[in-house]
Amino acid sequence: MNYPSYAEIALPTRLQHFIGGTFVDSGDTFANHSPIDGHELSRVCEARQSDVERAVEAARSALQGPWGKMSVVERAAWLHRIADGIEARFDEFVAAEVADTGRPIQQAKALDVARGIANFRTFADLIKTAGGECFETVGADGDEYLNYVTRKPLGVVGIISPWNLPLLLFTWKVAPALAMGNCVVAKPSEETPTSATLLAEVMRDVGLPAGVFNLVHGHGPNAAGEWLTRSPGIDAVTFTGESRTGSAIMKAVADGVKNVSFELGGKNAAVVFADADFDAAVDGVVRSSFTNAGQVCLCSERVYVERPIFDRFIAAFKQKTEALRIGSPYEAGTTTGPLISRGHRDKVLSYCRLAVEEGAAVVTGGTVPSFGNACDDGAFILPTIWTGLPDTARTVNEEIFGPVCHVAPFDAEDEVVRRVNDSPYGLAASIWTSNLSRGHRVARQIETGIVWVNAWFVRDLRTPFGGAKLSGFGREGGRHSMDFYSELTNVCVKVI
Ligand code: NAD
Ligand code: 6OD
Repeated sequence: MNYPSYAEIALPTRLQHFIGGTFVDSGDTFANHSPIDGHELSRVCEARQSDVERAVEAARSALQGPWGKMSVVERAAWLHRIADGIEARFDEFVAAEVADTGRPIQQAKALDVARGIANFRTFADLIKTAGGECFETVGADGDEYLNYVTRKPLGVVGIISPWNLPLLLFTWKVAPALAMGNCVVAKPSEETPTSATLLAEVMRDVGLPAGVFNLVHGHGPNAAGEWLTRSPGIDAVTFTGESRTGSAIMKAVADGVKNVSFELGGKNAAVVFADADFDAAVDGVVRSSFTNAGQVCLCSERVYVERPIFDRFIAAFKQKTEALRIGSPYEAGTTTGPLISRGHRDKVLSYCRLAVEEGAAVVTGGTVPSFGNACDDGAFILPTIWTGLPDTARTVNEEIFGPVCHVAPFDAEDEVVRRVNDSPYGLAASIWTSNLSRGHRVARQIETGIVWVNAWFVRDLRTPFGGAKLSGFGREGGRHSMDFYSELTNVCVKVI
């Protein structure tokens, strides 16, 4: 079955800001292009600094309203209404994600839009059951005190998100920020503005109080993103994107000493021990390397395979990678779509050339496929496997963020732990072994925020999510999000 119907779902062709409960058109626009065939999908309003400031003022003024003061039961009901609103327009959200990114329809359904809904429902449920800390304290004088913690909203939160999982990552921050009673000004990536605009329509249609959720479109440096981070009216910034951008944002917020939460880049490793369930490991590494054309921050770009199974692994990995179906998401059976843009593909292709210069043997891929149809104007690249690179190669150390990975043999557990950790990044790792003691032992030594053993990208939204080193700091998820998005006050009362 083909999915032309998703290509035919009408999506907005002029994307506006949503400020103070109203859609706002500003003068300049930029084009949003399809990565599938390059055609123009929409014109997007580019926020001026005054638009960003209006959005921040709208959020500040909504802070004075009922939003942050209502009972958690009421606020949870609002979050469920938003989730219901996404669910009611499920296919439009799927169509938006597919049009903006070219990802397979099944992935947009099962991962992106499903998670957009789950992000709201999870935090709605969490706030209803979360308690606070409380301590009974005996003072030096023998008097007794009760210490308890109250949570207040942080205030106005600036949210800046990337293009690779647009709705998932946008709502991963919007939902907990609203759940904790904050008002937000959110900027999606300029590459993927559509699902955030649909979300603003949902916010309007459910009647969310004006100013609680504001959306501005535009670019990053010297544009909407930077102006948002520099606005004196925001109280915190939560950002997902490149480590370099995180560093720029940190400088921008330094003068105001604003709180930040950063989910940044990665150069993640997969480690396959000889005792692993071989087929599960090969399938797992195909997924962890090439899901979303390698454009998931958790994807593995470094694969280490224990030497006795190295040759067999390479043969099976090559065969399963070459069986992936690259192409338009509107064709049945497509497993792998394009990169986000021609510009990003140029970057990935430059790393493909560099890998060869650095001594790589190309097992498969590294080139642009030819379709003989409109997809030739898209941003496709074949999934790519290299071997033979030294650990010092730039292609083994720098985040590339495409469907590329290097596979290297290893001989000993402590050696592979050292090589995995010898990275400026520390986001995620996956370990494949049938020896769970080993899995646990290795997991404890790996310097990343997340380690999967015999799994990849399994997410429980209550767990802490984030990275070490250049991959960011702070954790979001469950109570960690609740802590980031609220101001805690300890109240100490003399009771006896
Ligand atoms: P990016 O950093 O280029 O852009 C992300 C967002 O920041 C966009 O909305 C952009 O407009 C904005 N921006 C850019 N410069 C800015 C500035 N100076 N001030 C304020 N805002 C600015 O990242 P990207 O290319 O959109 O996304 C890919 C990157 O994101 C990869 O490095 C990937 O690893 C990372 N990522 C990390 C996670 C995680 O959870 N750790 C998740 C997804 C993506
Ligand atoms: O699943 C999540 O909560 C999450 N933040 C995923 C990030 C994926 C990066 O591309």
